[in-house]
Amino acid sequence: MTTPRISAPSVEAFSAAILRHLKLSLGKDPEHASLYDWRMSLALSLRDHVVEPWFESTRKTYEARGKRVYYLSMEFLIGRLVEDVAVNLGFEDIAEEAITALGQNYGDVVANEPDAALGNGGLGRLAACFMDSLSTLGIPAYGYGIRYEHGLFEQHFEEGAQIETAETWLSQAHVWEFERPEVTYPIHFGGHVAVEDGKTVWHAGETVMASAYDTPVLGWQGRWANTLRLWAAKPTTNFDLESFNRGDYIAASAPEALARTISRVLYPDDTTDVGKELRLKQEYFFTSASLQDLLRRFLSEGGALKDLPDHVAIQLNDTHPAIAGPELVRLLMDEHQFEVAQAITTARACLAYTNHTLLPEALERWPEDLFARVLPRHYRIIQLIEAAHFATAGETVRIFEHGEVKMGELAFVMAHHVNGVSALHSELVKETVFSDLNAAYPGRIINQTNGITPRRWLYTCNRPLRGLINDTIGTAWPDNLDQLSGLTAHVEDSAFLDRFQAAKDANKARLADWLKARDGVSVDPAAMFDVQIKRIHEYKRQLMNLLETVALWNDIRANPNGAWTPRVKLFGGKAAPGYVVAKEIIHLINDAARVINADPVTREFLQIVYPENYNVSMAEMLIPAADLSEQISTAGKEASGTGNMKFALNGAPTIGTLDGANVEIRDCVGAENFFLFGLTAAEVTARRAEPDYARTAIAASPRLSEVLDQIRSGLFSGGDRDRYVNLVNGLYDHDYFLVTCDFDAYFAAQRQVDTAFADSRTWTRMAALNTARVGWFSSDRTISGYAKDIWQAQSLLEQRDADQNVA
Ligand code: F58
Repeated sequence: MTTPRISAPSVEAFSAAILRHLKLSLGKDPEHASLYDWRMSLALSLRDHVVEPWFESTRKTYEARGKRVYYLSMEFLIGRLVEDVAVNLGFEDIAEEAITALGQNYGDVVANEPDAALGNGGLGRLAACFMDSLSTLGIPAYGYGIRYEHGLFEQHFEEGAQIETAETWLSQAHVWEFERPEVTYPIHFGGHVAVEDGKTVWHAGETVMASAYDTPVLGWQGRWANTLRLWAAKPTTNFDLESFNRGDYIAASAPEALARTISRVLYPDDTTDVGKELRLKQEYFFTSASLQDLLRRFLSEGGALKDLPDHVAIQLNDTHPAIAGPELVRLLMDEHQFEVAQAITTARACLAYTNHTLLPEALERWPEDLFARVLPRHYRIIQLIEAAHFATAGETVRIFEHGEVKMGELAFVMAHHVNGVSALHSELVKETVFSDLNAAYPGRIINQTNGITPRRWLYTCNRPLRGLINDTIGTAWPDNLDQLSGLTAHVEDSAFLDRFQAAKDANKARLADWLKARDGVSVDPAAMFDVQIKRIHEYKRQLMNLLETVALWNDIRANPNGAWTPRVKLFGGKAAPGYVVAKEIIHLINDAARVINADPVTREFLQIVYPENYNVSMAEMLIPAADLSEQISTAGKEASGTGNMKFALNGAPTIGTLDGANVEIRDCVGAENFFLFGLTAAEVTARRAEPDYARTAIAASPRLSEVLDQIRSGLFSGGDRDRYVNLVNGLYDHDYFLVTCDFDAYFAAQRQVDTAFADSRTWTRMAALNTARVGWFSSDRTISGYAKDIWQAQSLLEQRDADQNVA
């Protein structure tokens, strides 16, 4: 194991630091301190130890003059940081002992921190895992994004229906960030473009300022820390004094209110067109600020812009920052006198693009008129980019089409590499969404299968299993996850399996306590915890899970004395506020839960639990406690999934389709340790071409027909036959995601799960093999792949350690 970078303080010294912050930073004495005060004091005491490695990493980065990675992402779904920082510093025990010595409960103090929920789901969480791995690997990098005032909405259930309220994480001081009032850039919108003295000039209609806030991102054992720089929108003038003096107080504050709108809320909707203009402005806002910032940094070191690609690798996390292509061209042409061709070539050599979806509706397109109005200069530059692309590749693929600007095509054309996020997904990217571009630019599309940080997703969230792994294979695995394969040798050892099961049981008991305390819900920790947690989407097929639950309920009722394997079906996840069908699915799950959970005949065998407001912290509680991982998307639709990796790592076998990274997980854990069912991606496409495929499937399945009839009859909606009529009819008429076609296979696979779970020793062995065999899914492996295949970026850790030793 590498030695920790930071020498730990004694418990006494750390307690004294907490008390000092309580007094001097919070202005409280211990007698009057609230949980909030203790948490803030703990966070500040930890932060004191982060600053030095952060400075040192920054110094080393400047000295090396090598390549820096810039990860541009609209979303960073971070979660809590107190425990994460304590763990990475190697101070977790000291922090806990100090807080305990001060009379506080460490778990409660840590749980007092609100989640930084600056993301919707997998894409945003991936960005956070990547930041963790970039620091752990010591690759000089900056994350760039938006400092949203309101993160992802909070979800409440009213009579089972989802209600959204604003999230308010910044209503408390955010101790992890440092405001940088001196780092600001103007961001222009609108206006018009004119040619003056042979030069194209953009006369903007509106300007806001992007203002930087920096968060250090500490890697494992504090050996390196990169920066996450988030931009807040501010007005060019804070306050219109003239209006104020006239008594028009609203107009006086208007500039600030208007500017702040841009960084006010995280875009919560992954389906509809609402707020399009604001979203386009958000995208341009953070992309332009980030590019201006990295150019300023590059130029301040005396670099010549033609050499930019040797020093700068810019990764676009999906199409959201795709405006980076034309913006970099604009900066090079309009501010640094590059010719068009040279500007395009230079920009492309810096840029790479990650695709996260094959769903056509999720590939961004902007109406041309909107785009030309908001970004008139970029509109023209994209015309130049398209012309250059036509000249090289012919006119088969256009960036402008049907009155829209297609951001996927723009990102592709302006990137030197495009990557998918799992092996299957990358192949489908080549064959479907970008088949023509793949033919025009062979070799540009590559694969980088996603990964997850084992520090958060095992070491920190699953202490019981951490302890067992440490005792079994030593402590070097958190930054070398392949070492988990060393557990394989122990899966025939019954003492090891006992401890593995004991760890799972402890996590289940903890979840049960938490559900009781938070929601008043009692669950039986001896039952199988069958968990599906993710955004609610038709392609993820939470509906199929619910239909299977109802079918199982029917079977148990028909044979209450059967040898049923007790199950708790746990659901978690939010629906986009405008996504009507997803919200109906949530409502139905809650309605069915009310009826099924109240049934005395089935109660000991089946329960549905749907805790509201699923977020990163809830995932950290649910995943270690799961027995079964539900990864049941329609094959060909889930780009990768990362939850699937987290469950397997924490010893929960998967029931799943051959979709996304499930394919690679199954290859790693072994087919016998994975419950596979369902159509393959090719079969899905073929089945969809068959007439009436859904009605045929329903007619062939008495079990499914019965369930659909029950839902339609109002059995779960108090006799209200209207509530789910559209949802059920949708399955008959346009079951695009083939719930009906996969239902029977899914039901059968679940019965195999029942049988397997009933043999607890075999099950535990299967669970342990899942943990032992998924080390490859560490985001350290993923980031090493990006560094080698896309960025040509080096780790500076060895260099840093060598210098350290000399000193
Ligand atoms: C997800 N995309 C993929 N998008 O669905 C998942 O398979 C993959 O594992 C993950 O990315 C990481 O690669 C995703 O989370 C979003 O949340 C977008 C947010 C902005 C609007 C469009 C959807």
